[in-house]
Amino acid sequence: MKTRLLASALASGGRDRGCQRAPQALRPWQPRWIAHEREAQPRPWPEQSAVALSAGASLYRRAALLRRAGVRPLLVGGDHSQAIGYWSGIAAVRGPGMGMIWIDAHLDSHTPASSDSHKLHGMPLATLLGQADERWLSLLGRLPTLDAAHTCVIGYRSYECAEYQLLASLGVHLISAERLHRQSWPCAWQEALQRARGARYGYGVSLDLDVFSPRCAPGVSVPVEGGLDLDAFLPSWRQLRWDTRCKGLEIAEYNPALDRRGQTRQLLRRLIAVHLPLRRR
Ligand SMILES: [Mn+2]
Repeated sequence: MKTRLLASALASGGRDRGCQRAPQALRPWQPRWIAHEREAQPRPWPEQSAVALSAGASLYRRAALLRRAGVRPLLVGGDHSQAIGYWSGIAAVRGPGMGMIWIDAHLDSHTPASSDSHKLHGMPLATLLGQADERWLSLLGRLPTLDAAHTCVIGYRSYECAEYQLLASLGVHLISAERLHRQSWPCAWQEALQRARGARYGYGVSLDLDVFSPRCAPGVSVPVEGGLDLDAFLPSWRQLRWDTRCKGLEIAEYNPALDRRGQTRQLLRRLIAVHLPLRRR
């Protein structure tokens, strides 16, 4: 399947604005399109949600356009709130009820009612499962983008009780970082893949860079100790390249302002190179 790179400069969904500069790291791959926010200044909730909504709507349109052309987009960049518009756009082509493998140190499943900070990058998974702010639901349509029975979260190790309870009550399959210490990565990955692939209209993979250890990926907005090793993960990421049931890819939360010695940038390059080899000139 043909893969196309999209970049995202979305940053207002988090506390730190550093993700705005994420698209600069993607220059060698010449992204086809960059998602921007119309306002650089963070605003208090609920106005912030309105700013994010307009960027979300343009991501939705772009993702849907590419999917209609039979292309698999790879969205790289900004804070994880970008997932809302992006995945709902991908699902719009065939209808809601996609499968999802959400690889993240966090559960990203707050709702406006449960979140103290009201930061949208803490809410994308709940939103895509239909548990969201009213305004977002109107963009996403009547039915949840994701089918909870075919959704898995892998690698989480920092979360709040309300998020866990929400996902457990919806029947989302949860594989914690703690479980990954006991079980090998390939086993956990196969388990998640099997579940996601069973969804009617295919599945997506959303990779938050904070799932990796901050020792190899310090350039993320909310680092958490522990985490995945890139070398263990890469074979699984490569496997996706030829799977036609995989309809889209996403890498989120790259924050160049917090990177150290270009480590995270280097990791990002290795991940992108799997799906978009650079042509030699
Ligand atoms: Mn995340």
